[in-house]
Amino acid sequence: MKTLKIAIQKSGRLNEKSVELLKNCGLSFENYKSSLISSVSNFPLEILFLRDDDIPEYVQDGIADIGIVGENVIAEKGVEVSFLQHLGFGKCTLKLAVKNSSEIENVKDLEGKAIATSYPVILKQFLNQNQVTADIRTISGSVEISPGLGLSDAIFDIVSTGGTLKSNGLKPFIDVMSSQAILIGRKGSENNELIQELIQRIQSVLRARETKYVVLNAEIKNLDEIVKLLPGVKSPTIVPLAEEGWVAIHTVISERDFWEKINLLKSAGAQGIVVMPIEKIIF
Ligand code: PRT
Ligand code: ZN
Repeated sequence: MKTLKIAIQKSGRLNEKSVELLKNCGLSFENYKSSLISSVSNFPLEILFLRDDDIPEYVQDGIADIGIVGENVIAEKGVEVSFLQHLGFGKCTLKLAVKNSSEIENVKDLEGKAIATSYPVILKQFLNQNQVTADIRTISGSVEISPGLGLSDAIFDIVSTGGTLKSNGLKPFIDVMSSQAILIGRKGSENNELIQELIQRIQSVLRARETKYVVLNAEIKNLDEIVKLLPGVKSPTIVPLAEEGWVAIHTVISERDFWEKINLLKSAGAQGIVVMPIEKIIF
């Protein structure tokens, strides 16, 4: 079968998590910082390490079959690719922000104003949708210092914690787009068997990340109430303990309502609760 090529970021915010995800999918490869390409020894896959800005076009043009990149970069490049799987890392929001002292409060106030950004295409689309014409100043980095230097009235940039805006005396006032890392493929690549196999592996890793394996002890008299609180993959596994009248219950719990569930279980009589990470969940 033809060897697939996946493009991931060489260095930067998405590199480590992309490598970790591929390793968690059971793929074995060397991750030399100096190399541009690495072969996977136990799957017909080659990994290309690139600048994130190049990944959408490489995938669109078929130089790579698939790639991992931020949705923001795909939107900015305006490429035609298939969206195969959200990956849950690299989360951020593209926001408009102004100086704390600014009187700009809503999108209409941007009419005729100068806005600095590294994302002119996404910004232009947003302004067009709102029938606002502004002076878009494209700069490649350190966008956040631009209002302080008097180079722009506003900025349009990526925000994750908001710390950078704050330390530059800026406040966000409109969220334009949320973004996370995504697996993309050339148009039609979703029908490729190897790509489907890889997506399945990725999904099993992502599912596992969202859940915890929980073992707890309970008296049989409390069993019904406890089981009602537990969905499990199918239903919980119940095994008798050596001590008469007691059982151990094995189940999985979603990370989202984890603490709420644990507290409810304790109130229902659960004891000796042990929580473990899960590596993969395969349906
Ligand atoms: O070298 P290469 O071109 O590959 O990388 P790059 O420098 O262009 O990108 P990189 O590594 O900085 O980011 C890669 C991707 O990570 C982005 O395209 C986003 O999809 C995603 N991402 C997630 C972020 C952030 N969070 C983020 N906070 N990208 C950039 N930032 C920057 C932002 O530009 C701003 O300067 O971090 C600062 C804001 O962070 P906070 O936490 O202070 O709000
Ligand atoms: Zn980049």
